[in-house]
Amino acid sequence: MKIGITCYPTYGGSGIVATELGLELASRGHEIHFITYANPIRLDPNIPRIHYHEVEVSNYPLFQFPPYSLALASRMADVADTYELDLLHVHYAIPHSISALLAKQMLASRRRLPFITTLHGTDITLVGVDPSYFSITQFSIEQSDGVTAISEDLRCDTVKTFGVKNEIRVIHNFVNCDTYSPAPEERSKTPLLIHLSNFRPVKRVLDCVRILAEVRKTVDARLLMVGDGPERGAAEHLAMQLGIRSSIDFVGKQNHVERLIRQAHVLLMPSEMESFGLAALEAMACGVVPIGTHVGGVPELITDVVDGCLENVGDIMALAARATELLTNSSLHERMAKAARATAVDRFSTESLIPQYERYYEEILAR
Ligand code: GMT
Repeated sequence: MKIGITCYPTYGGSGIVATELGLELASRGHEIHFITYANPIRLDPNIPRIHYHEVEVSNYPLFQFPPYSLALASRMADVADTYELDLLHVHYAIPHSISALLAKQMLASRRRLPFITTLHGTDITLVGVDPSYFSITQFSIEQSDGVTAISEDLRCDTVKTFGVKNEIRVIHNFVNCDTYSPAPEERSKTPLLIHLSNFRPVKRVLDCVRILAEVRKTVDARLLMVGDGPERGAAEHLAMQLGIRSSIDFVGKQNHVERLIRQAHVLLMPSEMESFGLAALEAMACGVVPIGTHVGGVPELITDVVDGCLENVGDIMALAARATELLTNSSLHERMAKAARATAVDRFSTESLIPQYERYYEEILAR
C-alpha cells in the first residue's frame, strides 16, 4: 500500500507512534509518505520506501496565525495525487483529520482518498473538550473513514464525550522489542530511577522530584530526567529546595532513549492522565519496572504487582514506598522486570500490533 502519514513531528508520544508505525510498515514493503512541517524525530529519511514531504507555511502580514491546516491539506492533496496514495493516516485529531478531509474533497473528482484518524489522548481529553475545538473534533471523528484509539479507555472516553456513532477500533501502542531490549551490563551500579516525558503539567514531573526525596531517606538513589517542557524549571527549582539537585540529571530531549532507559531500575510515570503511557511500555520492553498511576489506559498496560506498580495520582508516599521496595529487594525487582519484558513481548510488540493496522487499512480500502 501507499500510505500518507501525518503527525506532530516534535517530541511526544503520538509523533513517536506515527513515526515507528511508518518505519515498521516500510520494512514490510509498504511505501510511506510522511507529510509534516518538520522531519519527525526518530525518522531517518534515508530508509528505503520512506519519503518525507515538508509542509511549508508561508507567512503574510495579514496573518496573525498562519493557516497551517490549509497548507497541510494542500500538501496532502498534492502528494496523494503525485504518488497515487491509497490512503492517509493522521495521528492526533486536531487539525490533522480536518486537513485530511479537505484533501480528500479536493481530489474527489480524480481519485478516492480515504483517511484514518488515530486518537492519542490529549486530542480528546484536553484539546478536544476545549469549547473552541469541541465541535470540530466531533466533526473530524464523524467524517473519518476509519478511527482508531490507542486504548479501550480512550475509546470509551471519546464515545462518552462526543457521542459519536462510528466504530472506533482499539489498536494499542506498540514497541519494537529488538530496539528496546534489556542490557543488564549497561544497568547503573547505583540505584537509578528514570522519568521520560514532555514535562507538561499532566505528567506531574514535580512528583518525580518529591518521590526521589522520599526514596533517598533510605536508598542512595539517583534520578534521570529525560525530556523538556514547561515544568522543567520548576522541577529543577524544587530539587534545589529539597537539597537533592545533585542527585538528579536533567538531560533534556534525547533521540535514543532506549540507551538511557536500560541504565535504570525503575521508571516513574506519576501522570495525572495517560491514555496509554508509551514511556512505560518502552521501559517494560527494556526490563525496567514501571511505577504509574491508576489513570486512563495505564491499567490496560500495567498489571499492579505483576509487571509494574500502580498507585493513586499524587500519592507521593505510596509511589515512593513502591520505588524503595523495588530498589532494595533484588529478587522482587528481577521477577517484575522479567514479567514487564514478557508483557511487552507477548502483548505489545510490533509483530502483533502492526498487522492490526495493516488489516484495518485493507478493511477501509475494501469498503
Ligand atoms: O503525553 C503527551 O503529552 C503526549 C501525547 C501525544 O499525543 O503526543 O501522548 C499521548 O499519546 C501517546 C501515544 O499514543 C500515549 O502513550 C500517551 O499516553 C498520550 N498522553 C496522554 O494521554 C496524556
